[in-house]
Amino acid sequence: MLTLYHAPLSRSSRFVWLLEELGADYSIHITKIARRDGSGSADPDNPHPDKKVPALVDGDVLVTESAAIVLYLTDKFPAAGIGPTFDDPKRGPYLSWLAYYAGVIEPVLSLEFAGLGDNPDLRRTFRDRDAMDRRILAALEHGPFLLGEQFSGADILVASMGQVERKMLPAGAVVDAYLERCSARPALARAMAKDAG
Ligand SMILES: N[C@@H](CCC(=O)N[C@@H](CS)C(=O)NCC(=O)O)C(=O)O
Repeated sequence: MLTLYHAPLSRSSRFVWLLEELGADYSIHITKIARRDGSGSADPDNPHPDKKVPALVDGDVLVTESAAIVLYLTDKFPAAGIGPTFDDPKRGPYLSWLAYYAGVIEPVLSLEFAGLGDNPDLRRTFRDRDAMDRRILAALEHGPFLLGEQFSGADILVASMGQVERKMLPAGAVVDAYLERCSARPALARAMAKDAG
């Protein structure tokens, strides 16, 4: 049995969506976290080493970090068809988007939020918001999803940013339409109903 350690209105909400997309048998363990506004506090029962969410427990296995959990789950449920497997030519782009999400999108948005987006050393390492926007738009202009015709776990990571706050993704009609496509998925509606209790 899979258990998702989850705090509503956080980065773990999208994993309820992913688990619904996969048709997985899972349970949700609601956990407290320390929130940016000073509310909440770490839950000693949360197995995440930093007391964050999401954390996924699969028997004796603990998986943390959003990109790793997406890959773990889409590999575990290949029949769902939302994570290209080893022999699929889309496996390379899929892995690249998962790593780009964790290694570039999250840092670039955090640097922008912290007012550090213009720092030349950080820009050299991560590039900047414009470069990130161009990369996302280049994929979605071919769309309809990041991997082309195939919706994947990478879309759950990227689209969820824009669903939480539209300005985290590039402005314009291409991304508006992408977010509408992703938001229309029945699995997301099921996830939101579960999340609302
Ligand atoms: N890199 C992690 C980030 C997880 C994260 O920062 N989660 C936030 C909620 S959105 C959290 O649990 N914060 C609690 C804390 O910082 O103690 C991932 O992608 O899974």
